[in-house]
Amino acid sequence: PPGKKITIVFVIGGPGSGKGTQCAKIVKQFGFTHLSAGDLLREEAKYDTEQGTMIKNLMNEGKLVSSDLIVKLLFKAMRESGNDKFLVDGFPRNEENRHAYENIIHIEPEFLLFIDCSKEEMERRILNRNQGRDDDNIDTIRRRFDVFQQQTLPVIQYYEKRGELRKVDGNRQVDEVFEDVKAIFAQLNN
Ligand code: UP5
Ligand code: MG
Repeated sequence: PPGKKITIVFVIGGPGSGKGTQCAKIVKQFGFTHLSAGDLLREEAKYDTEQGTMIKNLMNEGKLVSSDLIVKLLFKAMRESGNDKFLVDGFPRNEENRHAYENIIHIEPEFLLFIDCSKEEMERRILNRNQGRDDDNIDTIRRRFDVFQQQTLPVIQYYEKRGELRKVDGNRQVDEVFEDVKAIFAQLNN
């Protein structure tokens, strides 16, 4: 309905920084709907179509899919959820993603939550994860790191300049990280 406030928080961090893990805890505590850009793409990649194959290939190389496609998937998931509070996990990954989101969705995020974690720790976590993800091999992990540093860091700087960055130290244990995350989300409604 018109006038109804929609709350959106972007959650970003390098590969294996703990975005999905922290989002699951935010959902439980604060009633958000978790939209993982990577999970939405992995669902699409299952289709044996030209688009499915294209997504699979890009993800296996650690590259980014087109902004229009990922924004379309996010928009669809938002409409279907029935909720008015969303965590957008793993997006926007570059400036083009951010522009596409702004042009199509028109809802300003409250802030960008950045889970800051060292490369060594992220690599260790991903190699231990064992969830059968095709992109969890050392070659693709390195490419994902490079994309993060070259394309995603500028997005983080953009929100920092606007005073809309919330950064947590992701190198600690899950519950320690969540203590800081909780304090950030607790401020949302005041
Ligand atoms: N773990 C988590 N937190 C821990 C902690 N504090 N201490 C110890 N262990 C911790 O965590 C990773 C592992 O570490 C897990 O085993 C967890 O138990 C443990 P997880 O929460 O899964 O980390 P996350 O940051 O979600 O890692 P993920 O691998 O999902 O991040 P990526 O950013 O690499 O993956 P994503 O799924 O977002 O994207 C995959 C690909 O999709 C991209 O490479 C790209 O090709 C494509 N993509 C796009 O093209 N466009 C988009 O907009 C989004 C994705
Ligand atoms: Mg994830």
